[in-house]
Amino acid sequence: KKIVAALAALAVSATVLMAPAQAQDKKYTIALIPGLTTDGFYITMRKGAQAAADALGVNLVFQGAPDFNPVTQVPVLDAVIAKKPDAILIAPTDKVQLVEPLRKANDAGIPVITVDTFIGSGVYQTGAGDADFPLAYIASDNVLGGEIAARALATAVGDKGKVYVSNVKPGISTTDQREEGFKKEMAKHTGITVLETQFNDDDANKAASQLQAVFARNPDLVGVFGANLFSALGAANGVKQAGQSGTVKVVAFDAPTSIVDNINTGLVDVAIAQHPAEIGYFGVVSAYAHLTGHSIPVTIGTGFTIMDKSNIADPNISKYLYSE
Ligand code: T6T
Repeated sequence: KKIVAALAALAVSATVLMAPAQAQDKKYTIALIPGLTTDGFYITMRKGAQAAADALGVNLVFQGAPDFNPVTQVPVLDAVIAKKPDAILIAPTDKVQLVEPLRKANDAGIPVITVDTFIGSGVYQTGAGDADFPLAYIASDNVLGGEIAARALATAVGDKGKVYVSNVKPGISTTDQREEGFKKEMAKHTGITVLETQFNDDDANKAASQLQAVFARNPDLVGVFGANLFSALGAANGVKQAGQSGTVKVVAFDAPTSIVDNINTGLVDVAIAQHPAEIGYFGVVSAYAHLTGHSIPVTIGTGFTIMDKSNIADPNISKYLYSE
C-alpha cells in the first residue's frame, strides 16, 4: 500500500513538474516585417532577431516589401496577419497610413510591437489617441540622433555656411525626428543657414542629383546631412560627382560597409551607426516575454556609435557596421 501511495505521489509531482516544461514546448512564431528587405539596416536587425529566436526556440518569419512604401508594405502585413503568427514586429513605413492596417492585427488578437519606426505619436498603451495599441516601441532615439548629426556637421564646417538635409519623405517617424533634432540643434548655431530639405524617396540616385542641383544653386554650400542610409550614400556620391569631396562636408546616418571607404577617403566626415541588431534582439525577447506572461517595457531605447577617421579601424567600433 505504501509503495502504491508513494508511486501515486510521484506521479502527481511528475505531472506538476511537467506542466511548465510542456508550456515552454510551445513553439511560437514571431513575424518581423522590415521597412524594406534590401537595406543593410533591416538585414542587420534580422540577424539580431534571429539570434534571440534561436536562443528562445522561436520560429522567426522575415517578410517585407522591396521598397520603403506603405503601398507595398500593407499587402505584406495583410498576408502575415492571415497566417496568424503569435506576434508581429514591424517597422511601419508611415506614421498614419499603417495605423488601420495594424489595428486589424491587434483586433485579431495578434500582439503588435513596432521596431525602428512608430505609428501615431509613438507613445503607446496610454489610452490616448487611436494608435496607442502596440505593446512596445524599440528603437534609436532619433531626435537625439539628429542633434548629434547637427553638432558633428557644425564642427566639420567650422560653424558657418549653408547646409541642408537630404531626407526620405515626410511621414516616416525616424527620419522626421532626425530632421527635427537636426534643425533644433542648428538653431543654436547662428552662423549656419539650413536650406530647404530635399526629399529623395529612399532613392540614392535621386539624392545624388539633388545634391548637385542644390550645389549648382548654392556654390557656397558647405555641408549636407544624409538622414538615412540611402540619403547619405546618395548625398556623398553627389558631392563626389560635383568634385567637392572634402570641401562639402557630409554627415551620414547609418553605417553600411561602404561607409568605411568614404570615411577613409575623407568624403564622409562622420557616420552615426544605429544598433539594429540590438533592436531586433530585444524585439523578439519582448514579444516572447509577453507571450509567456511577463510584463514588458513600453519603450526600449537603443544606442548609437559615432564613426569617423579616428576610430573606424577599431574593431569595437567597426563591429557596428551593418551586414549585407
Ligand atoms: O535609417 C534606417 C531606419 O532607421 C529608417 O527608419 C529607414 O531607413 C533606414 O532603414 C536606412 O535605410
